[in-house]
Amino acid sequence: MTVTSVLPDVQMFLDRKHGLYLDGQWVDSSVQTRLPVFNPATGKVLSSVADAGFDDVQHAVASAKRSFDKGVWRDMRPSERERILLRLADLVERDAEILAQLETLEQGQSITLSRILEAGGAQSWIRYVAGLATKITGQSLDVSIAMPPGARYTAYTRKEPIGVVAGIVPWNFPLLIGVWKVLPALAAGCSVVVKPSEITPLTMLWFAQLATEAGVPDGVFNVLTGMGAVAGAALVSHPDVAKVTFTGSTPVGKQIAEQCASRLARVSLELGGKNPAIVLADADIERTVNGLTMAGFLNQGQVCAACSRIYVEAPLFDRVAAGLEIALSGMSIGPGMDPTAFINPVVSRPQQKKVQSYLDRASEAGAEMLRGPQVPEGDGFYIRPALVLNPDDTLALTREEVFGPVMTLTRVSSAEEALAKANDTNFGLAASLWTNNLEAAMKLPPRMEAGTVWVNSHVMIDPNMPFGGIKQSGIGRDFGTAWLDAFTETKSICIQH
Ligand code: TXE
Repeated sequence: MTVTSVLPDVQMFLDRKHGLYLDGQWVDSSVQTRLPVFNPATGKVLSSVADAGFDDVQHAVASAKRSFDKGVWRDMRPSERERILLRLADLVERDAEILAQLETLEQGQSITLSRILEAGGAQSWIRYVAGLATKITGQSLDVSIAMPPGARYTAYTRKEPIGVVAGIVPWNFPLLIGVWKVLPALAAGCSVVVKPSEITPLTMLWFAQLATEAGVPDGVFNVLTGMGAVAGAALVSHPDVAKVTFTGSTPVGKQIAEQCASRLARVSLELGGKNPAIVLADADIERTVNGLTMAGFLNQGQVCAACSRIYVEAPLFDRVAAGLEIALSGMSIGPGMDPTAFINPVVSRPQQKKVQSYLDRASEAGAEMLRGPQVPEGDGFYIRPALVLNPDDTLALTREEVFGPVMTLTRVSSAEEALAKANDTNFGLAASLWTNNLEAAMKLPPRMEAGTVWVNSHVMIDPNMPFGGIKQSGIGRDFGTAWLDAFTETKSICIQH
């Protein structure tokens, strides 16, 4: 095992007494209690962060509102906002190894994934988003039924920043999803308050310093660490928060939607999934098995778009099952800081218990299971990866989001049966189809109930490709040029000649 050594800067940061990042400064929380941050690989406390209370939320929103009202950011020339965001991407590149290590230490994920997808992905997404700052456009409008007769008007629309944006971030990709939640709001000219998950708050605190170093004015980017039910709830119900953008569980997403509805605050929700893969009999076996192994087990399945249900046409079923069994038995399991370990711990003790309980209940119901190698001894939050064969459709494991290294594999007699089973869910985030048949590749994706459908791949995301869910997987889309619509309001201006 070649475990990556912790950088001195990372160790110093872990040892620091972190405050809240409000108005461009570190401030103490009004609450004395501290929130422990655990290392999932050891189960031991890694660091601690401030526990924001109600008063701190008022302070954070007031500082964002003040900066918005003063226009220090929204009235800045768009090309200057773009330049500052590009500088921020360069600073993330400079500190990439620090951010990757912090991410692996607090989240558990592989250091390779942290380097490529979190630190690397954050740079790519920030650079894409920076460009949006200079692409904000309205429309020139012909006024067709103008009164009184003969009157002449010039009308046009402007896209104006929505105001103070609250970004609520989950723990599965804390830095990358944090970037998705609030960077487009910054590009649009909004001021933001970010609340990272209480389980993985550290990278966003490092990132906050970089935002100031890049030139984001004080008060425009604020970070509150704290509990969802306290700081998160106070933030989303604050009257001065114009927009909430949330990634997390479906039950919390529904609560947030209700809170926002009472004052008609805007809301975007990216929620859970139960994402199916349909494998047709003509699929390329090697490509399918490799693709589905990554789709199901990357970051221990803690990926909102992860594949959790596979439906295979009967002629190919045994070969897919055998291929996944070989993949499972060859998986190396260990801490994220060991780049050779493919499976790492899940994020927390509660998450470990939750995943284990789904597996236990499925076993008790007689489900047939293939398991990966034993996990390391000790107090780390490990789960043995699992493939559940032909489970009953009514099992909790088949219907609910497990968010762990677990996939189900079901034999079906036809593409139509696969489609019916794949769509039989309240979720609709993502899905994939595996086939070499061009006609099937054209005909089936429009009938698959999901916000994204991949053909011959799964979990391929790109900043230019809209991402989000239908049904109970959410409201709205992240990514793409339309991302700006989520953080702007359209104003019509009509001038009589
Ligand atoms: O999520 P929560 P949890 C799913 C996954 C996982 C389950 C539970 O199935 O097992 O959710 O994870 C904040 N008002 N996903 O409990 O609670 C919270 O502090 C405002 C899928 O961690 O939804 C954190 O910052 N905010 C998902 C964020 O919401 C509140 C990724 C997410 O926490 C709040 C993560 C409240 N009342 C989990 N309550 C995905 N779609 O990728 C909590 N929060």
